[in-house]
Amino acid sequence: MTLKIAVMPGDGIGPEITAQAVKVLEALKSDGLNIEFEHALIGGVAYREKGIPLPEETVALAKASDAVLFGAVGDFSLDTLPRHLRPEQAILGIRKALNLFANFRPAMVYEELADASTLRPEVVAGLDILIVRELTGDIYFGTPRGNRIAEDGPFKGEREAFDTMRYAETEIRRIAHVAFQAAQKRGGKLCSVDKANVLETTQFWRDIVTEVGKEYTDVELSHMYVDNCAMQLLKNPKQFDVIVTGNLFGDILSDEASMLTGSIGMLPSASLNESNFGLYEPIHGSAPDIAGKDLANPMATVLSAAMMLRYTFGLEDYAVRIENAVKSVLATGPRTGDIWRDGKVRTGTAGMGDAIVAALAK
Ligand code: GGG
Repeated sequence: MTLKIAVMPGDGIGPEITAQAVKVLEALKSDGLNIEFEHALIGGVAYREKGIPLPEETVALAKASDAVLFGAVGDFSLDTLPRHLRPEQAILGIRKALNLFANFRPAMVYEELADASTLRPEVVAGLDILIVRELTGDIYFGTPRGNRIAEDGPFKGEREAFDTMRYAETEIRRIAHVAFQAAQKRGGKLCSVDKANVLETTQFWRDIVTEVGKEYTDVELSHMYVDNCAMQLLKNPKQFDVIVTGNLFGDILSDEASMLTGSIGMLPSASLNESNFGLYEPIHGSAPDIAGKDLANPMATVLSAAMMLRYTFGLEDYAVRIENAVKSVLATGPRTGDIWRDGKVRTGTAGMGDAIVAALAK
């Protein structure tokens, strides 16, 4: 069987980093991985060429493929566009179109990078947590939303804007099941993060997660307010095994967690639907300030490709080979600037991709 991968590089550093992941997957062809790639436009580049950030043919290609390898979207020069035309709408739109509600964001500290964390090595050494972020609901998608002239209240007559935080029971139940099952396969602990002391939506979230938890008596469930969780991640991150949370809190907490690992350039992700179809992308954005300069760290995208082989195709051996190649480069190979240290050879995006390919062959 040939694995058909839709490649969506997107904006900024997206093309450079996805090219490295494709290079690594291509290298596995000689070891029997049967894989082919087709590229599609998404984000700001799609807007510039087609007038919309998520063209129909891009969604169609994703649906006709076995998985999607995604780079990043975002382009400051398009910031003045109306929201529905902004590049970021493309990633939200494709997640929705493919029903990719379950986002896995593992944050682990490689032994070789423990000194690159913003925290002391002893606080992060051996850290291995999984953030499960709900991806197709919450304030990112809730309606009504918009902006208008306030018709009443103390600011009547002024411009105002509003979004709606909303979760349906089904949306919470299904992500809770995914998170409990992930915890069963890992350390058996699940922390559900909310703001139940203030927000109705997240009190509901807490109630439903607690109900679902009754089906998983082998998993130790705890609840934590998001503000406390943000603090605990810095104070004592190793207390966590799996964290499950909503779309907005998950977006923020996973960026925070990336700093524990040394660089946001190290965090991969998988966004899955109920049939394990997945879109795989680094958690970082398009980094326009370093785009086209061969400076970006491609490891998060390469590790996302490994997640793709594991989660969508069940090809554990190939996934582990990629992960081991990344570890080997971290141990002895060159490094991009974000994780560079004295004594290491400095390389660029393509050089890092080449080093991972070379490590695969060892
Ligand atoms: N590769 C991740 C990416 O492109 N992030 C840009 C972005 O706008 N993300 C929104 C989100 O993850 O919800």
